[in-house]
Amino acid sequence: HLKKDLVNNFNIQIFKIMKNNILTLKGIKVRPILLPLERPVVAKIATLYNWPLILIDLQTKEGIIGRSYLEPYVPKSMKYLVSALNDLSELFKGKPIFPFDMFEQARKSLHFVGYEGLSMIAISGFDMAAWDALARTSDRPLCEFLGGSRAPVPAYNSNGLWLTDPELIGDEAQELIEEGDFRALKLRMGRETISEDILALESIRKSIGEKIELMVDFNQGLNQSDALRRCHALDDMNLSWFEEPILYDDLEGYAKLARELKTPLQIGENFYGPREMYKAIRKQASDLVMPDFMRIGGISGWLRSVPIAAAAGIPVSTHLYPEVAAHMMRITETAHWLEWQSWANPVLQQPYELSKGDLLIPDRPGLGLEWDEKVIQSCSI
Ligand code: SMN
Ligand code: MG
Repeated sequence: HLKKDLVNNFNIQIFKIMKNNILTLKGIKVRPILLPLERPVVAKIATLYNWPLILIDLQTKEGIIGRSYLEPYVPKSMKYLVSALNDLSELFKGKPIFPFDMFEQARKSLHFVGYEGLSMIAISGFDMAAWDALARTSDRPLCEFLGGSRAPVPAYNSNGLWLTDPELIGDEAQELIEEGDFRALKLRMGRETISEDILALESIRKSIGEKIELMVDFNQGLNQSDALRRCHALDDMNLSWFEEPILYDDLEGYAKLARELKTPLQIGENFYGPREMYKAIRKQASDLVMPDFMRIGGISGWLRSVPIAAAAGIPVSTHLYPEVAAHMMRITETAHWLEWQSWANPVLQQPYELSKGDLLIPDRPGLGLEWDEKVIQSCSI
């Protein structure tokens, strides 16, 4: 009898949440961890052997938990972000969860220290967890909650092809395709000399053929003249895009490169909020954009940015956060490529699955993220 009553009460509670759709913030649990990388990130600006993650559990009085994570590259940055996230939780404790309102208020609460950088990254992490909690009240995946449908999302594999030995990189390209039957891969460039970069590209093509799409990321490693020289040298090599050849905020430099080059230019992982995307598009700084969820402003920031790109006819790809990205691509008008990397997988109870180079959205409420507590214990810092 007691059990029946409990179940009944639980159902009434769920029904109430669904009917009113209002959640109240109880608090957040924020846990920094460091996961080992299968293939070290060797980019022009840094080499990383471990991947830092901040796991966010947003608790509500109604019992629903919203989950998201941040991946801020630099382990040292985590202590500041953890503090900022806890401050945001204090700000909103006891308040209803309306992510857009919270986003505005959170930004205002930090605007004296600046809209960008760590402020925006903390707000983005909080925002993604708040949207996840809200979507969970509908018992449907986030993309459906937002009015889209679930379907496979075209992805490229970004797990490897760093600045490693050009002779050996062909074999790695083959392995990366096999990780998910991928149709596209991204490689990094910016070795000491152009000829080493070209050698790497040749050994990849030799191994995987011409049909696989190849994106190239320079990670801001070149100056303007070097970028012109290198990109011209690579302009007829059947590449899908040139990503961030120069410093991310040199929009005039990008506009010049975009005018000069045939291969589409790609930027956006360093846009802090919708207006930065707007400015880049106004300046014709890029043919393509690829916002990152921790910098664009989480889900609220994404929802306010991608219509600007769509109105300008610019294809939108995603940067990191593949689970969030999969949902958001389903409601992005000019959706292009999802960047797949599996670096958070070890801490996920049920990692998203791939099929024929597409990322599949699971039929689970919200983002459907649940942590593997054992991994958290062994990787916490
Ligand atoms: C990148 C991602 C993660 C670590 C280093 C570099 C890169 C990308 O800019 O676009 O994937
Ligand atoms: Mg990049």
